[in-house]
Amino acid sequence: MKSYAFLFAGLSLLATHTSAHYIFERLTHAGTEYPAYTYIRQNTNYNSPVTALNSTDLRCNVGGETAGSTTTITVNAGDAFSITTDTAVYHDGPFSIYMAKAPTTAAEFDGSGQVWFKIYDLGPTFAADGTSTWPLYQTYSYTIPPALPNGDYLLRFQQLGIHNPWPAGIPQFYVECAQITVTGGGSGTPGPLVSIPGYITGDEPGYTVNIYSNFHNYTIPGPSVWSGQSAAGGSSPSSVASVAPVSTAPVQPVSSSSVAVVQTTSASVVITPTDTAVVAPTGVPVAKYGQCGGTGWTGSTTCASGSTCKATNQYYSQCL
Ligand SMILES: *[C@@H]1O[C@H](CO)[C@@H](O)[C@H](O)[C@H]1NC(C)=O
Ligand SMILES: *[C@@H]1O[C@H](CO)[C@@H](O)[C@H](O)[C@H]1NC(C)=O
Ligand SMILES: [Cu+2]
Repeated sequence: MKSYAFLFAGLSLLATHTSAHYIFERLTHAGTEYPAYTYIRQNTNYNSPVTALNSTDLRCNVGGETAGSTTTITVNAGDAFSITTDTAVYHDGPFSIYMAKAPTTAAEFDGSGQVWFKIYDLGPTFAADGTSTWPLYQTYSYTIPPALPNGDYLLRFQQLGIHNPWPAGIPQFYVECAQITVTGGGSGTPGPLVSIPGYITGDEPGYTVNIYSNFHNYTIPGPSVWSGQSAAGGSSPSSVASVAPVSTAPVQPVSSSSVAVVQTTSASVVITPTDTAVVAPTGVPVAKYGQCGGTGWTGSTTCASGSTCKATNQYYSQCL
């Protein structure tokens, strides 16, 4: 009897939100927010997630293995970009951005091979009282790595919904891929490189964790974030740390309590108060969740009241 009740509860939970998931559908670059599926491969499964860890659909979603009519946008290394969903992300879980270099053109590339690397991770924050907060937004922003070599790439957005804990539930991958041509690039060596599928096996604590029970730290599944992104000619960690972030707000200090604050790779970014690139707050206040700083950022560094500018890493500060 008990298991029937559990099953029934699970089914009605599913039924309540099958129609309102989310799609990473709108790219913003150089001040222009493009219409849905412009430079982004169109999936054919509406807004449903992919859940099979062995499926090639994990690369660019169902229907996204080929370009279809999708064209490719040219961007400069170091350019800021944003990705916006149709409906704000609402299932608890981490957000990541991956890239893969196309052997020929982005439009011709299916994403096969050990070619994918991760450029960005955004996980939960943990408060001193033990509560966690997930980065559930409608818009996520980042920067094309300055050290990225020129060429065509797939730019892959992924949010992993882990709200129905495994094994009773199964984590959900919300993914879409943009097609980009990078110019003005550097001579870095992106990595570590992984294959999709295969990059997540299902054994990772960040995949199997129950976020409702004893949840005090979190490691985002998949490869580590490429550490040489900002280096002009390589992947030396010291040159990463020497890049001056544009930020008007100090990074939140790590709590002195015993609760672990997991910041993934951004924890290694040193943001110094003597930073010469700090600019005075300028311009129209940025709305909550908008970008307010980061390497190369020339927009407003003032946040709308109720939010403050916090550095996520050297490339990106956000009003939170
Ligand atoms: C993926 O795994 C499932 C479950 O183990 C299996 O039924 C399916 O055939 C596999 N698909 C591929 C493409 O390997
Ligand atoms: C939390 O940290 C512990 C100790 O390092 C580790 O064993 C566990 O897998 C982590 N949990 C998650 C969800 O990442
Ligand atoms: Cu759902």
